[in-house]
Amino acid sequence: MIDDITRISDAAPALVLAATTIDQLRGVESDLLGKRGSLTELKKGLGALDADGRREVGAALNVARASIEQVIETRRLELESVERAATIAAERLDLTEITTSRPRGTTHLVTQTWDRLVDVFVGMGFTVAEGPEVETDWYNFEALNIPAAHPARGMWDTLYVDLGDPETVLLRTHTSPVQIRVMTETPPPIYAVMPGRVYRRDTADATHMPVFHQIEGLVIDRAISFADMAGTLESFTSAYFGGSIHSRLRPSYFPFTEPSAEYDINCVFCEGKGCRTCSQTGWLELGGCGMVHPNVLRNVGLDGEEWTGFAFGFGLDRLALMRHGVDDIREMYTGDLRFLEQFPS
Ligand code: 2NL
Repeated sequence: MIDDITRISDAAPALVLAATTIDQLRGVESDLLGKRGSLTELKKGLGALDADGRREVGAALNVARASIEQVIETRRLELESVERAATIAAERLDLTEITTSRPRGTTHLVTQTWDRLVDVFVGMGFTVAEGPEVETDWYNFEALNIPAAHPARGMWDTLYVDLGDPETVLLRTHTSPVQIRVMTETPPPIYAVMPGRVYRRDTADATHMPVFHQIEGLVIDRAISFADMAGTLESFTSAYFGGSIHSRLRPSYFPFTEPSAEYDINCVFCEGKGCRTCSQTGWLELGGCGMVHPNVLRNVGLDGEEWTGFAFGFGLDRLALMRHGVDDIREMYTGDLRFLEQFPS
């Protein structure tokens, strides 16, 4: 029996080394040490021996088992590390393979203009307010001193929404309803700008879109004068367009301001010399302004004896066109990358 044990024990290392996977090793282990393994089979013969023989052969079996276990354990560690290395190699992601970077989107020219305008006004101490795009006739017209039959209604081609009584719910034609809301909800003094999307029943052409953007400003305080308005607009002009561009005001009419004025700036292309963009006038028309009409103050519950103010409104898209020398507003809304990529940001 001792010979058998020695034979098994001597042969074991070669069998163990021949296993090249953990699974194979488990098979070898079971053949040698398992329930039906060769060493176990020998152990079953112990019963037939006398006490001395049992002690001697038993000890030899234990030594053989221990040495085989040791060999198997060493091989197991070896195979595990090989298999782990294989798994890691198989699951490896070579991140250096991505050699070209993905193009990054940019904000749209309208968004860039919106952000820049808001930055300038915030720098001048204004707050920013926004409001709903679907409005009632009251906020969009009535409160602004434009009653139903007023001829000035024709100044805005309105898109109505089929909700409630006919012609009472509409898509706002300007951002002025936000100013009405601010005046109704917050006590003066008010220094605020209202950027937003507005809607008109218009056919798209080089200078019009049925959906476009405005930014309006509102100041309500004690003893505010027309001169404060002119100074504010001039400060805005140099902050947004640069110190060489100045503004002027021309008399005009809006139902919600009195007096009212058009706001022009030096042509940003020819700086006043006269060119195609400014029709040889040297000036570009940017928007309108005026002292808030007493009827508007009354409509929002403000005492016109205590509070006065001014308001102004610009076409935001038009400002973007002027500043970047774009000659067709529709370019901004076709989504053509060749156009959009000219305004990275
Ligand atoms: C333009 C003219 C303007 C206003 C907007 C305004 C708002 C209230 C009261 C008085 Cl609540 N005025 N806004 C005033 C004058 C002109 O916009 O041509 N915008 C593109």
